[in-house]
Amino acid sequence: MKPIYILNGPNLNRLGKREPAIYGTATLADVEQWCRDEAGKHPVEFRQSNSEAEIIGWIHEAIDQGSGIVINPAAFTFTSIAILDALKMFEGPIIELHITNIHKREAYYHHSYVSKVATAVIAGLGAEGYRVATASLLKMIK
Ligand code: DHK
Repeated sequence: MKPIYILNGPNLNRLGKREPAIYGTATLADVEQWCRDEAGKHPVEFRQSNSEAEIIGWIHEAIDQGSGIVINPAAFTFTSIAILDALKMFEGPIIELHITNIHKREAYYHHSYVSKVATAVIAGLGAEGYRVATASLLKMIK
């Protein structure tokens, strides 16, 4: 079974401590466990980086070895054409995920480059969105 890739962008390593009133108190380790529980026997590659180049490297890896991608690009959502270009090469389903409802926030969070290639977008469910995204992606793959 080809793994699903769950990729996380900058500052999400601080989840739980980072602006808890906005992003909640669950840590990224909690979220990883929720995704693995949701996936059951399906292999999961769960990664986080503050580096754009590293995230692009993982998308390339998923192009060769993965069956689907859940990506919370965090701030790169609104800046990175490079991540968009990398995702364009991925043939499987892509779910763009945001913990917050970015469309309800500051204007610089309103335009997503990733949405151009995403199969679906989840925003505003809190960290719970990761569970929903994982379950939905697995249904799309099956
Ligand atoms: C996470 C971030 O780090 C911000 O840059 C985005 C996103 C929102 C989130 O809601 O998960 O604005």
